[in-house]
Amino acid sequence: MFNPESVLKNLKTDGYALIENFLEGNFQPVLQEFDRAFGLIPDKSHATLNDTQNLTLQPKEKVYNPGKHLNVQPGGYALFPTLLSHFANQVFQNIVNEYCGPRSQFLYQIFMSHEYHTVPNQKDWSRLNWLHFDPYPSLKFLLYLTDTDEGNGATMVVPGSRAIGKYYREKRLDINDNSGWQGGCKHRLEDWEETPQYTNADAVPLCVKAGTLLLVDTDVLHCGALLHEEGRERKLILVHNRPEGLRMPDHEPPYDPVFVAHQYIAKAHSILRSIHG
Ligand SMILES: O=C(O)CCC(=O)C(=O)O
Repeated sequence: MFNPESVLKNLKTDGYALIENFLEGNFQPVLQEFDRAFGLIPDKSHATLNDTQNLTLQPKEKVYNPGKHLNVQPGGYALFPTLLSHFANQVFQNIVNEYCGPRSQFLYQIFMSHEYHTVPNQKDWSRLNWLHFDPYPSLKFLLYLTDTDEGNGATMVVPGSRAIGKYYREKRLDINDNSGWQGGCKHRLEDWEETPQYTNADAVPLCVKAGTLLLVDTDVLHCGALLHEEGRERKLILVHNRPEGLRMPDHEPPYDPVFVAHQYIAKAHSILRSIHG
């Protein structure tokens, strides 16, 4: 059993926290629940398991090039009893309430993905292959069913980027503007800046063992599912929790672009002074 207090402390400080061997003896039953669902999904599709437990496929244009992607609505949770038994409890309810605030939308929806294709052309990348903040604030639980490293699409994060992600989401993003990547909203810093402060090149991979759980505030800039090696695969479950009214509390001082600009100017002055004496 992990220590919820220290997980919460890491979450509040860094915006993410890892729990190893989270499933303990239940790894195989959870994997079976996952594989059973994915056996029904065609290659390169997005599917939804809706509240009446029907599996529907999104239109063919909505391709998922790295593999298969599934959205499970709460009515479909009954098909994943072992998985849910690990999250639908007071310990996780408390973590979510402590981080997202009271009356949060606990276990709001679940996504799952199975990646096994490399996607060498950037133009074919899916939205989550790009470094991004999520359009809706969320505390996500990412449960890895395979060991991950950079070769098979590890989740990547930019440590220390939560405040800047929150700034762009709250102050710049228009959720109804669908002129971003693949007809979605503009969720990347490069959608807003010619020379963004962070891009994919700044992210570090979280290399974890199968059965590890990552809790992450989705304002932390992140990306994943980009396989670099043929013949590899990755299986991942993502449980979403949202704050009430989509208002995530601040856990650190907000990013202030004017303050940052002043810091750059002060630094430039000091360099000039050191050159010119
Ligand atoms: O697949 C991953 O590793 C990251 C998922 C992600 O970026 C997202 O759900 O927004």
